[in-house]
Amino acid sequence: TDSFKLTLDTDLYKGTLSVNTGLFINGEWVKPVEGGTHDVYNPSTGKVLTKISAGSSKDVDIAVNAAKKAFKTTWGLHMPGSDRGKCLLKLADLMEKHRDELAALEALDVGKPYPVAWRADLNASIGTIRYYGGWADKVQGKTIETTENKLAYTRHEPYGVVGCIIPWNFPLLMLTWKIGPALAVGNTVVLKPSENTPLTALRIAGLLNEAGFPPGVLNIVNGLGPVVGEAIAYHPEIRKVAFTGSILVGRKIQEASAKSNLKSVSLELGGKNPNIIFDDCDFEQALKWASIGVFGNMGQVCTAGTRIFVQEGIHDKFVAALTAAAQGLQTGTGDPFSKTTKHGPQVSQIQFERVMGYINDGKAAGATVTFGGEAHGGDGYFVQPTIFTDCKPDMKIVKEEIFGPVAAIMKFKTEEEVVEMANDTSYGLACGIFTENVSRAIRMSHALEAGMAWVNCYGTSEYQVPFGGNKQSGIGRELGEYAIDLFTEVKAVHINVGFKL
Ligand code: TXE
Repeated sequence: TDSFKLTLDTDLYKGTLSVNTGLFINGEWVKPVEGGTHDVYNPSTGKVLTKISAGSSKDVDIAVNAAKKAFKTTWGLHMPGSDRGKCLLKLADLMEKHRDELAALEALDVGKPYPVAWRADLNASIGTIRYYGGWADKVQGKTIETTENKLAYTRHEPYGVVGCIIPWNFPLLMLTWKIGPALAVGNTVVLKPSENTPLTALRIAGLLNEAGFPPGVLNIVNGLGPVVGEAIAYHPEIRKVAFTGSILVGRKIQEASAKSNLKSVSLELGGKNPNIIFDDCDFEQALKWASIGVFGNMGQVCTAGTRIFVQEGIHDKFVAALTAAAQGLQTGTGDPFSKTTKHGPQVSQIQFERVMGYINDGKAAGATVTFGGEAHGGDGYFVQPTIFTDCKPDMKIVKEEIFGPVAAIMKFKTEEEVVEMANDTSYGLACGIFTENVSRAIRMSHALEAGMAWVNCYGTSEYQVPFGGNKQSGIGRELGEYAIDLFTEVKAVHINVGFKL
């Protein structure tokens, strides 16, 4: 199989990156059966970075067979949890060892600033793998009292072969959220990275044998969503699919499950999350969190706080301050390897066009731009951090997920009114509340329809704490102990210890 090699000599990273671009199946690099490839782009330049192997349903079949075999022989319940845990802990150590390289690949592929990838993405990714390494020997069922003639207990068993389909906004982190718990509890995995951002997953594949994973435990099959993703979603021998991505594809995954083997489906989809700033907040803190909350990762975050509701007493002051903050983000060239970069490109040409389409729609619908609203910076997919005010509830920029650096600010008077406004959406992923009034903070956290509520902070997820959405934002909870449930099935065992017919 071929490799991608690149030597970087930048302010922040100097060294040679080298990644095998084949499919990783049964512990080996292989070429796709039908020999396909696709291009991977550098979003900061708009140029092709490399070609990688793109699989078909035939490669998915081969990967599923390898995963099935591993589940029945070397992994699953054949390997004690503590030994499965050791592989995950070793993988976490290897990720630590190759941290600079993984961060550089992520920065290159997604366009996020290298220091952000190095700190935020790598801390969370390594932490997640290590956390689930610790869980591997702590999966427990229950003994349930019924009558003295019966011993009843539960076992939390792995599904078998699990399919994972992940997106491009946090490629490495989303891989760890899936494989960490899935492998810890004994499943084997066929994972498809996003076609936009396959590089860190390929580098992880290159570490698996050294970490001690037997062949077939984790298989990585790159390729297009409607080809490889669909083959996973329909596969009759895959017992569960964990998906993160768009609502549109989430529906297709559900449909594929219904039309094939009714595999269990968990979905982590989009959001149009309210961030609510009350008059009595700590203004400077609210401003900083709101800015990170909407512009962080160039707005390509499912929990992004894109509908910002500001109470009338501080509305104008807040708009002025957020406008200045947005302006401050636009420094330097946007190159992820430059020390001055704070704001990078959108991930792809398609996403760039989608985001610009929403911005133009907002302008046409009569919202006011206080900052941004334009593309900038040469050939890459750069969009300015953008702030709209005078937004109305029926505008597209208020209703739909943009997945770009675009804030829609709205004014409110009372707590009751803002609860109504915030819940007026088909999404229900996350919400933010800024107030120094503790009773109000708790009331609001309970009244808002969302899987996650942040009080006096925004977007800070932790691998110990469940993550996921209500309404059309998803099904199931990832992370924490909840992900152990997500990747296991409960078996009830009834043992007769004395009852005679
Ligand atoms: O997502 P897709 P796209 C949202 C965000 C963004 C929009 C579109 O609003 O603007 O989705 O992004 C695979 N069967 N989010 O088009 O297509 C695909 O290859 C099986 C929110 O990039 O959903 C990739 O691996 N799989 C989000 C994955 O699905 C298929 C993160 C996600 O891509 C498939 C990303 C098919 N038919 C986008 N078609 C979040 N929740 O964080 C595609 N895929």
